[in-house]
Amino acid sequence: MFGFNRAKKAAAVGVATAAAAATALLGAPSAVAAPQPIVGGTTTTTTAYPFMMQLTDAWQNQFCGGTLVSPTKVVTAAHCMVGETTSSVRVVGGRTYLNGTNGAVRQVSKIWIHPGYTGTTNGDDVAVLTLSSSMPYTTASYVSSSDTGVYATGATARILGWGTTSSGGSSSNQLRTATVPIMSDSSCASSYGSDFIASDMVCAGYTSGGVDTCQGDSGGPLLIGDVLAGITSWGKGCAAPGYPGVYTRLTTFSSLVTAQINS
Ligand code: 4AZ
Repeated sequence: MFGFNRAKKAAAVGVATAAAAATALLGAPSAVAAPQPIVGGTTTTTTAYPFMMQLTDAWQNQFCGGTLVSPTKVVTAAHCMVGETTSSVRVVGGRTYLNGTNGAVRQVSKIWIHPGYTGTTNGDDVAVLTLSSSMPYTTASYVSSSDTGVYATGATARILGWGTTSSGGSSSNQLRTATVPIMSDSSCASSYGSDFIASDMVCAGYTSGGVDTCQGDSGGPLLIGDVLAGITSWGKGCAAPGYPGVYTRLTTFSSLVTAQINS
């Protein structure tokens, strides 16, 4: 079975260290892919995407992304919240750079994790955080349960995050973004077999790879037409040919998310 990437950024550090150690032992590889955004994309700002939140530890070290959908509610991945408590997490808005100190930092008063969540490849990878006080940023709208047509094969989706710019690489200090096409469920099932659960997941990326989310991008948005339609969830490696990124299919969870937002 593959080694699926579904760790939060903190967990991915060991991988990077092991890779660095291997490189040191073996000598520099003769050809290394140029480091790229997210993987393959461009720098952007939280001014352009004000709903883009950093999920951090108490020392404001970013480990996942999240999307502000109401002044006090953030949608993220369930797998980002494993082992976290309301006192261990912070949400940081309006901060384009990981090493910045600007923006707004909020504590979390409630963490709702989908009750069915057991692991990324079993689906239900969605969580909603309630903030202790409002964020002063524009929110994103999100799909309703009837919007299933947004996932048409080939539709352009936007991904965002501070994650690593290559598998096992370093995080990007500046927020990055890229666009990727929605992939058909049958193509995704060809890649991932029974780990791809079409009711709960949607894939995006190029057959040839090259553009993808990566470690640390988890929990962040997949936008289709400026509407939150997916949550960065998992994949085999990052940007590898034949292995697209897998996102939570938010239409499936829209009613549950709305119930949390109204609670
Ligand atoms: C992660 O570990 C992660 N290429 C996120 C997305 C993908 C792989 C890993 C998809 O946060």
